[in-house]
Amino acid sequence: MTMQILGSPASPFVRKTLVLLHEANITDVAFERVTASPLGGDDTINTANPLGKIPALVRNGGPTLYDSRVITRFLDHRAQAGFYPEARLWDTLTLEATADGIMEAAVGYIYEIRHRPEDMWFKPWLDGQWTKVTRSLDALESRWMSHLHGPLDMGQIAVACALGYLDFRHGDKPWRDGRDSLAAWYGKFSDRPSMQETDPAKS
Ligand SMILES: N[C@@H](CCC(=O)N[C@@H](CS)C(=O)NCC(=O)O)C(=O)O
Repeated sequence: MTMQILGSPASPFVRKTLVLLHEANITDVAFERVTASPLGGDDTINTANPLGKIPALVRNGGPTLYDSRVITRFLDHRAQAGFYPEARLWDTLTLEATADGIMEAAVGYIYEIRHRPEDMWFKPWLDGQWTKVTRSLDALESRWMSHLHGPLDMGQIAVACALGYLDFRHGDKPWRDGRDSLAAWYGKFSDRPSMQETDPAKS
């Protein structure tokens, strides 16, 4: 193997990179489990990425890459997979940024309730994060459905990973309610082998 992705299957950011490997038929990148945490991750990830965040892509022939968007862009370019199509580049990047923002808010929410004692939870902050999620889901439902139904690209993969994370960690919140088109799109997308094989609930 020439390269390794450091991560955890539970991370939606990591999942983006793993789904891309499947969809682009990239077979020379290994996966190594590491633990990342805002309270301090393990030495492997902290050495690879000074921010201590997953995923990181360790390369023999060059510096380690990090931030999922850098990694997916690099792997797509290397494999010439075409998941950042020139004709729809800015839309694709904006859609991926929207999905990543949903992940950031949804992951941050979980960090707050996992890492802080309950009597210190800051409810307005939690509500603010969840509002970012629901507003973005509404934008997907109202503005992005035709893009989501187009040829496969990284924006779609990122949205699917964000929605998968909501089911995985926020299953008590009915994100599908009032968003029939998005829910139907995700139902179909999540049947793809790349999504099935990276399902965090099965890892
Ligand atoms: N912008 C980063 C976000 C990555 C991220 O926040 N990953 C989480 C896991 S889901 C993490 O490593 N958290 C540890 C920390 O915040 O220190 C990316 O796209 O890769």
